[in-house]
Amino acid sequence: MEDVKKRLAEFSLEAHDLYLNQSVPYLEEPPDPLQFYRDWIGPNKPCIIRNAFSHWPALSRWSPEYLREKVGSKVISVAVTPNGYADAVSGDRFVMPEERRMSFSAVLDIIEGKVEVGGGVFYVQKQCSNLTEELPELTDDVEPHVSWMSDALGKLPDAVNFWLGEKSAVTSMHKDHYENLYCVISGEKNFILLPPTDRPFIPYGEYQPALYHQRDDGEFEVVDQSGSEKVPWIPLDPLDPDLERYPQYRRARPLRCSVKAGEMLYLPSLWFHHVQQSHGCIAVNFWYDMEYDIKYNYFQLLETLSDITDRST
Ligand SMILES: O=C(O)CCC(=O)C(=O)O
Repeated sequence: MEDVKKRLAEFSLEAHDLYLNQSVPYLEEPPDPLQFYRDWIGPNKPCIIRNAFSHWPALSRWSPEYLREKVGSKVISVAVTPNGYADAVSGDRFVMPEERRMSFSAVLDIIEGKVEVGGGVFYVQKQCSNLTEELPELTDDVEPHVSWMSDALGKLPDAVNFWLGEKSAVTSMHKDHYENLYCVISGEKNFILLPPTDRPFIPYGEYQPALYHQRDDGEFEVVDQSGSEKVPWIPLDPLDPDLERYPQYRRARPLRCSVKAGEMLYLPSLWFHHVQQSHGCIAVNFWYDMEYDIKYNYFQLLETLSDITDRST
């Protein structure tokens, strides 16, 4: 088992030596589809693209006043948590947010500090193509897909998501099976990224799923989702990693990047990411399903080997 562990650590080092960058590079203009496929999607490397959506009306239009007028009365789903962590490990539970239905204006009132809410952190973050499903009135201000990415991949996005949240709303470390184009419209998002090849250093556990619920007295309780299967999730917080408990994380080499208004992050499939934001940051992202090809296949093998070696310690 020790030999397998050693080999997995070397595997990650090799990836860093062979092809990974030490920071996230910038492209100054939207790429040609073939070039983008060759340089970034194929090699599975992130980059930040500038001037890729400067023509979107959203960049100049999406002020609180405009949004109130256009979609203020629309009722949308908002994630509410006591601490900003939706979908994250807390103790021995995987806790999901309370999904509250409220008007867009009510969310803006909270974000702009116009109303006092008794505790709770609010984040519009429903990842079900909520831009097209819940806020179709805003779709003319963006584009339904990113043409060079759709050409590069030969498909349209599975989801176009809208994100708006408070500063303390955090997305815990996880990975997705999507090629992700993440566009910041206003404010700033801060990403911590880890390549899939660092998987051997990232701890996983299996947790009982539960939901936050805010009681009438304002206190939050955690309600178990009885009968649901355990959820595999990462217990480690990259902002304050518990290295006593997860010493293997010392070997991980996170990349940090800040994506500013007008910039688009290409976040490749299977990269681990943790996300923070400036207060009231607005973003739109496009999720293109990844190819379930040999890259996915190899990653599944890496997951299995990492789990086996983890369990043996
Ligand atoms: O913006 C965020 O808070 C999370 C984004 C994310 O996890 C994603 O796009 O996959």
